[in-house]
Amino acid sequence: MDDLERDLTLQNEENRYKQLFLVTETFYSLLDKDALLREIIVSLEQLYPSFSYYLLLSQDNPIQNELPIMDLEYDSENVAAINSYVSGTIQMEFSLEEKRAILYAPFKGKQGVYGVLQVIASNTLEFPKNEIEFITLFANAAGGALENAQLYQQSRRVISDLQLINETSHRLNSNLRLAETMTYMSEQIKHSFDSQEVGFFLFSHDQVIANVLPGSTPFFSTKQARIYIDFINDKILQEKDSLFIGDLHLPKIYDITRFRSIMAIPMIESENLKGFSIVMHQEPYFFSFEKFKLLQLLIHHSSLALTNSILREELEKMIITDHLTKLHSRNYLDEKIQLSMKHEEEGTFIIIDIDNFKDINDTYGHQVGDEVLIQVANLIKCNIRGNDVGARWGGEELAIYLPKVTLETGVSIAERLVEKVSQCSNPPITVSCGVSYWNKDRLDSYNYLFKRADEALYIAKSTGKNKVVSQRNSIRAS
Ligand code: GH3
Ligand code: MG
Repeated sequence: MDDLERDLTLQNEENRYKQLFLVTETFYSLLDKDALLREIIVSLEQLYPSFSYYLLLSQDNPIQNELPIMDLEYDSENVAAINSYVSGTIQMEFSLEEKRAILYAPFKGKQGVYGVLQVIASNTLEFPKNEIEFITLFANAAGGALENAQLYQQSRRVISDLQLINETSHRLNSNLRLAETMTYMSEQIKHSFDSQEVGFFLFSHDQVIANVLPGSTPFFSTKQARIYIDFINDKILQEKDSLFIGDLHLPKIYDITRFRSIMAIPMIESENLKGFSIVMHQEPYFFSFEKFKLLQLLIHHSSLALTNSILREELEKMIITDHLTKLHSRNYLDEKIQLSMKHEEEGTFIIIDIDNFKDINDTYGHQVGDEVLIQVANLIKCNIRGNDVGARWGGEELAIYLPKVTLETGVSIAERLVEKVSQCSNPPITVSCGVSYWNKDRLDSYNYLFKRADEALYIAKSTGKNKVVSQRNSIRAS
């Protein structure tokens, strides 16, 4: 080698290392693993246009097929690659027959090895020494950057997991109605886990039947869902532990839509099994184990708030008296009407709404408003008999149900009340009433009875107030 040649070689070397420096810099700037892998390949194409290469990666890579990326397989054909991966050192293979040399360089980071770079040089039986050194440095740079991207993605995931749990607990503790709470949970889970179905189930007191809770996706109210629910129900009762199933095969399912990936988490409160939640997807092995752990965490964190919310609503149902007016509660009234419609011949329903009540509140304040409500409630109590039900229907709406009473009698009771209120109230107010009626001769329903009274009330309000309007004569069958 003469001086000029040596100079050229040195210059060449220098250029290569400059290139390596630039490549390394680019690698470290990429935090997205896919983009980084792409960049590694582009750089190899530039540095070694005559070699072929593969990235053999040790972790699942949802990567584009067009790139020379493969999973690192642990089989006998891959001895040199596996050796390189396990020992973290350069390995070489030569094939006399095929006249080629293969070099394996591990993608090493600080915490581990992430795969192996396979470089194939055709028409030669050895790699020049300086190439080996260069490729080693290149693979180290790529390994470090891969580790970097992986750690970054992991930390992003941890942050978003924590955010999910934090936001959910926050919402659960904000005293929403059960239906709202569950719908929120369901949406969060669908979004964070990409699941197709989400269901929540509560055991009956004897722990035999699992009832579907609100917020569950509609699928869980269908007949097909029962097979899944029963299967999971039994398993959870037996094992009292979460289920993580990648490819479920239940013998009795013939539908085309089969759910094969299933996660189910028991809801445990004070060591008692209260219910469970199910998350499903049709694709097998859809959920990762990390997602499963996250769901467990989420459900464990939410169980207390959920059971509290359920208890509160049960309690509300048990309360049969409204604390302000001392009239019956709406739940109590609902039940009484439904029972009466089942067992009796006829009945009349009256909705009572205070006229311009907003003005009373605005003029005299809320407390006087409350007193007016109590006055009307007391007039109702004086005007009905023992079997009748006077109730607080909603905020300022009151109601009366008169079992076994005809429409004519019901209307006259309502008219008497309207008159009494306008005479006795202080500050003076008036009320409007809508009256509806049912009897056994016509097909009817509780909801429709309520709707007719509400429509009548609307007419009373829009035609001057301080009056009674009864349902239109034609009762449509529901
Ligand atoms: P209308 O004659 O059409 O019924 O007019 P309105 O002002 O009575 O009706 P609107 O629905 O506009 O207002 C009802 C008001 O009743 C608004 C709400 O603040 C008040 N209200 C509801 N529940 C209560 C309660 O328990 N106490 C008091 N003081 N006010 C209530
Ligand atoms: Mg009103």
